[in-house]
Amino acid sequence: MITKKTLLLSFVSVLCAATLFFAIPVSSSGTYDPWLDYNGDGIVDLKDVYPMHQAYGTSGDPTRNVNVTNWPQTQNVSVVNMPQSTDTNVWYNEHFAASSQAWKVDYRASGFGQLHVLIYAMGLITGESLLVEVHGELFNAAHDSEVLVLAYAITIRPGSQFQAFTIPVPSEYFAFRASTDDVSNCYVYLSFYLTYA
Ligand SMILES: [Ca+2]
Repeated sequence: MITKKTLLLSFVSVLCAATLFFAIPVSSSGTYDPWLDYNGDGIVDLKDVYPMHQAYGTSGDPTRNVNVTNWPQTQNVSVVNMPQSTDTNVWYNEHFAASSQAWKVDYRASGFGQLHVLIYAMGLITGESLLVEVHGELFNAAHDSEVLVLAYAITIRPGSQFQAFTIPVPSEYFAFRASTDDVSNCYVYLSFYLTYA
């Protein structure tokens, strides 16, 4: 005997079957996600599902290789719109008398990752030294006021008057400070170069 319940179940079954066979969407209103485009052809479709089907249940290291395409093309270090980083002179044969200090600020490192510095403190004799510091520039929220934050310091002494070091870029803008104590004087050469990594 065909009851109302049987008729209803049959209708639902047909509806489900119809949904399976005819209602699979061939286009999507979603947003293209390159991480879902397994074969990288610019379309997310069944070809991207098949490799997952084959690899289903496997496990391993989830680290992914990526291609970075938005490296900065320009930088501003003293000179506007240079095509690439150049050696930038901070001091060249600059005389530091005893008990003196000098600042050079607002070098821009936006987009770069590593800061390479060369220093020569000429004329130091026994007992004398030169202190060189790199400071990051820490801005307030409005970006109209800042404080300097010491990021790196090195003391140059006789016998090791040539120094080279590399540090991570401390901030978008950075500064150098060099100083002598009350018994030291010398001539300072300092330049830097920036690289992406
Ligand atoms: Ca694809």
